[in-house]
Amino acid sequence: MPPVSLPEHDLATEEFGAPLPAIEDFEPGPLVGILIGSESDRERMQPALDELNERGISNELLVLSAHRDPRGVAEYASNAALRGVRVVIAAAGMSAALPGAVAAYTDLPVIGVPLTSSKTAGGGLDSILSIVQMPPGVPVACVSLDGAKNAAILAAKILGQGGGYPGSRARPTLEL
Ligand code: RP5
Repeated sequence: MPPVSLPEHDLATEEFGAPLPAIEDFEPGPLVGILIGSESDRERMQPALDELNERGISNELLVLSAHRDPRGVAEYASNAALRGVRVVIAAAGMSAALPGAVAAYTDLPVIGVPLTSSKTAGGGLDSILSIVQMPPGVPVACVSLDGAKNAAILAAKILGQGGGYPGSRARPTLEL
């Protein structure tokens, strides 16, 4: 049997439309990225922006839904660390898959904010459980219901550690 030859692949343009951006095309990002699942979440997350701005921590807010725009979420989360983002705050209501979806695509710490919404079930328990019940291996921190301010404070505390990751060369050796 003749050897099977695979077709030439051009990963930059193949399938799914738009070419992948070259690394130099990435917009440098802020330290904290805030994602919300819907425009209707914006008001509830305003305290997070206020808190970060008061602390002088650069941030951005994007509306990206895990269910309505999963490809956009994947793209944002995959590129966030490369852009210089150090912590992602992801807030959503109802079936709040957004924090988990972000965590699936990045090693950055992800803080989930369960939100109430006009369509919530159980007074927000739907989004709390959606964020808290992550499977082993894909952790997401979860603040209180509508806990936008606490998410920003937690992000500031994470940034304040500044020590690099376990195993990274920047981490000092602890001698006991
Ligand atoms: C979630 O569904 C959003 O995060 C929002 O809290 C909720 C309702 O969204 P809209 O129908 O108001 O856009 O995904």
